[in-house]
Amino acid sequence: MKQPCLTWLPFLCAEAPADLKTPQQIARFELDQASGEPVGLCVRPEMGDSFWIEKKEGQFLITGGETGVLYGAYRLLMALHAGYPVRLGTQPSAPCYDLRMINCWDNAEGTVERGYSGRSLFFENGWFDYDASRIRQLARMMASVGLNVICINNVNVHDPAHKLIEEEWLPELAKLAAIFRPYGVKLMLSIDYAHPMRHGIPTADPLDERVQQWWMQQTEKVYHAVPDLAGFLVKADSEHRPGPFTYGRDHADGANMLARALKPHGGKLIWRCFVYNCMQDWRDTTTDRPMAAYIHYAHLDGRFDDNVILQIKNGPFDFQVREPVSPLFYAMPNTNLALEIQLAQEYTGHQIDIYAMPPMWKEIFRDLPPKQVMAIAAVGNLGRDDNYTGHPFAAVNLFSYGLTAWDPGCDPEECIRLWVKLTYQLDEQQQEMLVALLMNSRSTYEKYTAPLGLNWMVTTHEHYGPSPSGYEYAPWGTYHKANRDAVGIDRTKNGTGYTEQYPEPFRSLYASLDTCPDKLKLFFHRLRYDYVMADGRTLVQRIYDDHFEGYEETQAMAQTLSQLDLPSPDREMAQERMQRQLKNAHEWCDIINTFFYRLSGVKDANGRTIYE
Ligand code: GCV
Repeated sequence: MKQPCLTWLPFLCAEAPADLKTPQQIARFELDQASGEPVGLCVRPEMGDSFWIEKKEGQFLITGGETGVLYGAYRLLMALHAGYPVRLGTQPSAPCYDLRMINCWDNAEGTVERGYSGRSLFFENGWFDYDASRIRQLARMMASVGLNVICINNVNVHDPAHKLIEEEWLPELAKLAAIFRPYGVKLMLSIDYAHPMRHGIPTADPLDERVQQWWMQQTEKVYHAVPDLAGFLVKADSEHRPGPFTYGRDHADGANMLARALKPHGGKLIWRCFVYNCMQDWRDTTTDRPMAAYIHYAHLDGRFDDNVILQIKNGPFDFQVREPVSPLFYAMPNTNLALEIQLAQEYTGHQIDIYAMPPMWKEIFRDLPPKQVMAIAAVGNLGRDDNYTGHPFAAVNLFSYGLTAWDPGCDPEECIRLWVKLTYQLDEQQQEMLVALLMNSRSTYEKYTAPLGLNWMVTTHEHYGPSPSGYEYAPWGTYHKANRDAVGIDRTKNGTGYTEQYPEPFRSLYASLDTCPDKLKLFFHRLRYDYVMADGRTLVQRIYDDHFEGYEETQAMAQTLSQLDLPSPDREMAQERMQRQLKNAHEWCDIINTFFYRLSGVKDANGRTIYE
């Protein structure tokens, strides 16, 4: 069997023996293997995930809950390896969110929806198929950064993944759960809302007793096999998935029915709010997709059971390069909410283009209402590739996600620097070159693809490369409406009214052209090409400049990359992907600039090549 890749954990040695069963035992093992000095452990169960580290008589002592000591052990080992001072004291380090989840979009037949790192880590040919050693390494990676839940199957539950909660599949599910358990990681399952209809029940109406009964009994069986299952994840009434709307019921009815089946077992019901009309007529100007989640959910505030958590994507559209924070986060003070972000680079470069996310998350957390969010989920970027994440640098997003889920106030640059230090042995100058490259990668990608909040010029379905009109007449509610004079949609109260969904100060901030940040102007406003931006340039000139700059910055990035002494195979992989990124950036630059030049007839003020 091949040795699993150690990603950012090369300082850890042998894999823990499979007979270790608890986080405390794993912590002991990892410390004995890797710390180079004796470290004491003191378990106080009431401390849960939290821990502190002290030095007593010259020896480190980690005090924490059962999982806390494991998180403390990894933090200590990482600090020692990176040469950072260890934070000492009895002030506990505690996670901001109890649930720190990865949502894998893996299908039972072995593909991964929006997966760019190879096939599924868990399934093949409609059945479980995994390398236990690689799963153990994944659990170790997750625990090392404090992640504690993994949903192993796609929210679009395609046949036969619904069987994950059926008797035939449960013994195998239990075996998989047992691999994750010693690392403090719990499984979660995406379920098919209409599942009872596969078992002779003629309806999935949440108020029908037969439906309620079926879920009660089936959930009981699932918990018998996996007593610590974190819960169920549901995508309902979205993109053709079944849901309560079919029966004239609302989403509180649907979610509560499932939550009541989970309640006796301590399980959570995570209900996604990604609900919108995906069959919109592009001629319909009264429907504005970013408004959908708020319209569907805000009025249900306070109606959900206490073990329901509504999971909301960070922005109101769909993981675009830049979106404002979804207004739904401000509208449900009496409901448990989870933030959903996406590590899979669906719209952000397919793990071909370099795109480090921590700077983007910093902006999200800046605007998110404090205390409103009690859990966090990230769509995974994992797959069967040797390094788990396709591009070797994409692991920085998984790593930083864990640190951010623990402490959303953490510094993005520090997360990136720590990942670089732990992953590669570069001299300080090269290390800082790589940190800077990663820190700037999102801004560069934004410039050559979608500056100024101008989304949806990407190829349809695939979502890699430019197609400026691809989504323009499609049913997905994703329009930019560029004509010869202007581009964008007026989302103020004079237009669709979307800005009205925000509380102050955001409502006024976004509604006024004077205060709306340039980077979001085309998200909220329809602007003429001769509109003068805050920096004095016209809109169309800004579009040209950003695209040219984005391509130039990518060329500079390729230069930097070629100078880095990365180990094989990361060096070759990163170089090969950079060639594809260069091509992509070039295409975006030329196609989008040509598109706007042909529409507007305005020449580039700097005389650069734009095509007739
Ligand atoms: C899992 C977008 C993606 C879909 C994804 C969906 C979702 O529409 O393109 O692949 O489906 O989001 O988040 O449910």
